[in-house]
Amino acid sequence: PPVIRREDYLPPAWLVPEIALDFDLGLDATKVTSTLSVKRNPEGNGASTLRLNGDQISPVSVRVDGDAANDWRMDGPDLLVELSGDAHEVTIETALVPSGNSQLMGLYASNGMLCTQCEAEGFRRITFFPDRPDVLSTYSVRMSGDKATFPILLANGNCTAEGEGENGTHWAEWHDPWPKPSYLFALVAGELIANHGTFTTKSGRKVDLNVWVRPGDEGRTQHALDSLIASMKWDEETFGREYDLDLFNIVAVSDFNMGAMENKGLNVFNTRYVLADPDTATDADYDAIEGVIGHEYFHNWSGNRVTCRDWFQLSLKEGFTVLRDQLFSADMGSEPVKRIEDVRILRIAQFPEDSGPLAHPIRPDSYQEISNFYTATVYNKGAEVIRMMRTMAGEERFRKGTDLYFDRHDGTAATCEDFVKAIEDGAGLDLAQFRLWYSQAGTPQVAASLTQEDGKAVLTLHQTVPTTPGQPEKQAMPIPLRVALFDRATATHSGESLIVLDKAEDRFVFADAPADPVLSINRGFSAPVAIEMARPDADLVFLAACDDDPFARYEAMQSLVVQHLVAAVGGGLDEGQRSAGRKAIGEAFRAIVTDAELDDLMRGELMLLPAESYLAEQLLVSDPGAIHTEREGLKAWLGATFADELKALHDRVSAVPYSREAEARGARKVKTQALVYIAAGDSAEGASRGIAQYRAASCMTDRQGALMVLASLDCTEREEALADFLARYEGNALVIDKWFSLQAGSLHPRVLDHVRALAKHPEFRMSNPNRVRSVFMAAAMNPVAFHDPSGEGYRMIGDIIRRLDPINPQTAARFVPSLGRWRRVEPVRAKLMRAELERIAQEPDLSRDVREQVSKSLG
Ligand code: DPP
Ligand code: ZN
Repeated sequence: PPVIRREDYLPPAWLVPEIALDFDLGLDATKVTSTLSVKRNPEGNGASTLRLNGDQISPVSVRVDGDAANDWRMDGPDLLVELSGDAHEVTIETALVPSGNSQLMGLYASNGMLCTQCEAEGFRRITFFPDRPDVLSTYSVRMSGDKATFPILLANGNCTAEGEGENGTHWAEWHDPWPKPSYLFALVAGELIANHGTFTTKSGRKVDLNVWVRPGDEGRTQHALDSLIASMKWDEETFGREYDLDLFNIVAVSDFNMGAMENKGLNVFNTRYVLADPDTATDADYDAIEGVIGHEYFHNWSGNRVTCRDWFQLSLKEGFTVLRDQLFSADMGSEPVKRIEDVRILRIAQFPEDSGPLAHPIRPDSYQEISNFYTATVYNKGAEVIRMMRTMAGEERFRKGTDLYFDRHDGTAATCEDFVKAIEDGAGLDLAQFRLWYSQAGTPQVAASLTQEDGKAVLTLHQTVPTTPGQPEKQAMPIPLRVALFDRATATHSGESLIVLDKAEDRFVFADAPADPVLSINRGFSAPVAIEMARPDADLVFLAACDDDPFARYEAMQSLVVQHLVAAVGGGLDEGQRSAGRKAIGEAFRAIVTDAELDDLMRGELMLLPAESYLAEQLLVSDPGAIHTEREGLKAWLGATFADELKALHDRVSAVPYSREAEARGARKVKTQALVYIAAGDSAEGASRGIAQYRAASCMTDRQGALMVLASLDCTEREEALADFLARYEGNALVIDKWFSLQAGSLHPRVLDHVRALAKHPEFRMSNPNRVRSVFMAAAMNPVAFHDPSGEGYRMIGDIIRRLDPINPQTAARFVPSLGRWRRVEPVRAKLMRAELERIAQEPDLSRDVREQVSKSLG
């Protein structure tokens, strides 16, 4: 497959200021007539050939200026039309089979309705078009179809006319006044019911809001609607961004590759980011819905009003919008807890990407299939990079930068460089060297050491940016670090400083530091780097107890555990060292479990042990079996050693009645955390408390938490709870997904047998991405299942990739990175993982998606 390179960008030869689309809708057959007003681009290369992209479609007819055209030909999937003048009208008919579209890109049928997904390159599966984000058009859409099948007809913008047709059909016309790229086009038709609300913008525009779902689901839409209203208000207050249409529609769809899609005025969502009520959605689900609703809404400015010049600029909209949704969620809930969660996700999902065969800069230089670049790097690291600019500028100056960005680039397709320049000019920062964050991949490693010289504290920092594929040599990057030096006696510091390490090595002198201070560094996770510093346990215990930066407290606890487990996994601990290490961790853990001052939401974060994938990151080559054994061993030790404290905690929080308030949510978070440790220390106690929590549950958070713990135990309570759960939620696909994923993600010794059985369960569906992920992504992320020494886990993931690829390549490719980690795994397992990749590579008709990921993983 061809490699597309960023440096090869050329402006389009032809522009399409306007497009009119006419859909004659049917689930099995839809006819599309598309009329493009095309104009030669004065900045283009002057070519007389109009290239229109297509993908698995063929033209039924082509007309130019109303006449049947002969001067067209196919070039692979693309349609080329020869044009003599500077402006023409090109009309093309295509015929689609939505019910046969299992890739879920373009126009497809889901659960009896029709919907579209066009980002990144789905529009070319609907009609022929210059399907690139720098071609902006005004869209007019007409659609007609059977009124009984499609009572609701939606598209972008506003509905301008509607009426009845012959033979039980009806039609609607929609117009979107805002020019947009084709990836933001959307259409939905089907039987839907709305939860309706309104929002009045700060300049007085009254906006109608609808959350559309299938009949029966309308009782689970209020949280989504509330989140939308909160997002609209927040974006006005925080970024000065106002909504620009009179209507905002959200539609929930059950078959969806991604989380959601920001189509102008018509967001299409995976049902899992819309539907919630206390009985069927966990607190985490509620938070995710709020975050994703915010994210898609915020795209209306960062993505739609200012869009991307080409797909290499994806982080321009995604990194910035993730930062915006993170700040929004922090303002809606607890800022420190949100920061900890975001860093945890970065470390679990992005750090491994950055150190593996698929590592790429947040602005990649090349790709074969753009769908493979909707990654944690582009999204989450992209957000961290912009967050660093905000940290260096301060909130107020950063806002001046974003205002300038929106002013300068409104209505255009911009680049990452445009963004950096606007922040530079607006916020008054020099970002010359900072641009390296856009071009260099890899997580910088910062070695830190603190010494005393002439009564002053000297912090020496040394950075290394690791080698990544295609980037053997790296330059030093500017790394902003928030630091404080604590006085051991008073547990205070005299103020935080922001230092910027912009050389390979540098020294920072702190003149009025206390004697022998304790260093708190990268507070708030001010830079997405790994800090390397061998520290006495006592310093980490001190910070875990006393740091006034909540993130730094969490970080100290994590470092304490990471340091201990990494040494243990490496076989470097004798019995004395092991028990000394556990004692230090135990001391901090007891304080966390019993500290009456701590709020429970934060307590729940502090109690979490570092993920196995993050522990593996600390080692060049790791034995996943040893990591699992050591981590579980520590968990069991903590559970047994602090059994009384944990039971007292579990009892206290179990008495807190249900509400959506922070205090009650914190209680629920801690309840399941405590249960996890209790079960690890004493499985019989875990089983009896687990089933009691399950039976008493008045909400999904408690019920799912109990079932998660029971699913890992070999006991009769497990079977009771699993059977009850399945029967209780029959017909609710999102909850049945939980039933699948809890089992596939369990630490049960026979988890591989369970996964095999789940794949044969009558409720398993290869055609539904949520269901496939609920079984196989859960298994791929589950170290017990995936890294089983037999290699059966790898085989299972290899099989699903091969079976899913012909059906839905985009979702299939998402499973490849787990196998791609083989170089960082001990040799016996590495060989099995590699063999699985080779087996996939031998398939003759692999999609471009899977082919690219597999060949990079082997290469
Ligand atoms: N652009 C979408 C989002 O991240 C992904 N399809 O919001
Ligand atoms: Zn996005």
